[in-house]
Order: sequence, then C-alpha cells, then structure tokens
Amino acid sequence: MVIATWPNEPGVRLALEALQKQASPLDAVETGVRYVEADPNDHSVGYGGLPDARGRVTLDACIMDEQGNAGSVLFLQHIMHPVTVARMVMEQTPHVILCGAGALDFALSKGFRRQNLLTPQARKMWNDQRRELGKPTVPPSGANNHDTIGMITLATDGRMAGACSTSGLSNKLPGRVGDSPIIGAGLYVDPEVGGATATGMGEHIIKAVGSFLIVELMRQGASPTDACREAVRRINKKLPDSPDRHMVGFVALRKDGVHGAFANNNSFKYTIGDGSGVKVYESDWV
Ligand code: SD4
Repeated sequence: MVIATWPNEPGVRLALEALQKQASPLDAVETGVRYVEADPNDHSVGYGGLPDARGRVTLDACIMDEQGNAGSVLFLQHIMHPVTVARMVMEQTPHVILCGAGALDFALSKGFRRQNLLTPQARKMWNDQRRELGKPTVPPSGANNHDTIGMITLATDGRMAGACSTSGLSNKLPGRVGDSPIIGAGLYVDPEVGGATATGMGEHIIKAVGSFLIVELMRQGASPTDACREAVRRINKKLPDSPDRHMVGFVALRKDGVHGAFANNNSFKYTIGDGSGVKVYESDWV
C-alpha cells in the first residue's frame, strides 16, 4: 500500500508497482518520490521547483527505512534527486543530516550530476509572484505554492518506509529550511505503529513536531484521521481564525493499512495506492 500527499497518481503508481514486484518499501518510496522530483510541472519539488528570494532552487528531503534509520539533506542545490542523496546519507555515512555545501559536495562525490533546476516556467512564475507581492517575501497562504511530496509505503509483510521532498516555500528567505527534511516534523515512520507525513507551512509543522505526534497518537490508539486531526487542532489553536491562515495538512498510514488525513482548509487531497488501484481522496478538514 502507498499513501502520498496531494494528487500524485503517477508517483504512487510507480511505488505501488515496485512493491508488487517485491521491491523493498524503501526502494518503492524512493522510486515514487523520484518521479515527482523529476517532474518539471510540480513547482514545489525538485526540478522545476520555485526558487528562494535570490532565485536559487534549494531543496530539502528526508527518508526513513523500516528499522527507523533516517537520512536527510537540507538546502541542497543543483541536484535533481535529493531523496536519493538523503538515502545515501542514511546508508553510507554515520550521520543523519547533511546541509548546504556539504550536502552538495557529498552528492557530487557520489556521482550526481550538477544541474540547473530552475526551469523557464518556474522562473516566470516566480517573477510574476514577486511582481504581485512587491518584495521578496514568503507569499501568503492561498498562493499556489504548496505541493510537497510526502509518501509512505507498506509491504504486505508489514515493513514500511517513508520519504518527503520539497523545494520549500517559493520566494523564501535564503537559507530557510522547512519541516520536510526534519525527522519527526515532515515525516516519521515506526513500523510497529505506522507513519505520517506533512505538507503546508513548515514553520507550524516543525513547532508541533507534527508527524511524530501523529505516530505517537496512533500508538496510543487514535485512528489515523483522529491523530492527524489532533495535530491540526494544536497548530490551528495558535493561528488566527482567518481565511488567510497558513495551510497545513497531514496524511497517516497505520501498519494495518488504515489511512487518514486532516488539513486546516479544504484544499488538501491525498493519494492512495493499493490492491484496488490508485485513487485520490479529499482530506477531512476544519
Ligand atoms: C515547507 N512543508 O518547506 C514545505 C512546503 C510544502 O507543499 O509543503 N509545500 O514548509
């Protein structure tokens, strides 16, 4: 089974097919996320992602395997597949996180190709956005700049893995890192219980340690939907009750295959792949 943030049918289908061919949950989740990273039409992830206030595409990603091992990269430039670099950090170094120039050096040393990730279309969108807002600043919510991929895979024998990858907020302050590569915030997987992953305004998700919170609530018996609802409730409590409130959304998959999601507005959808195919669901929301 596969769960992913937002309508991401092709990536979910690839991950599901990998599982059906007996790939490990880790290989499957990496395959699914790589598809989205390479897609120039997804402007919040990898190639084609919208840049920071200086026009640089800076990427964040993390990955967790079935044993709770984790790897992540922050502020990685010029590399199309940060999820794979994160996996190499996990598997080939004694560390969990590499950032910035160190992450880039590491990726290049592993044979990754340096690429220009800023597509003409993303540059135009970024320019239009800046003209509209007048100055380099994080756009208010409602701006169409959320599409991070968070994905969790569950094999029939109960093994699980997860990954999350993003270019972060469009027009962010240079150096800004969101929740997506932070273990426990943007992603958490414990195959004894299940996994959760996040999308939306990372600053809020980090402060709630959202994905870890959801897994712990499921451990205590909450359903995936109720666990996600509680994470959103805690975040909302600190936000103004206004239509401009920043968006946050979570998806969760329990080890028995029950899934759920919750968001703080009605924009959020998520994708499920299982034996009956790949389908997009509307998230519950408040
Ligand atoms: C971040 N959570 O960097 C990410 C942004 C996001 O869809 O989800 N975009 O804060």
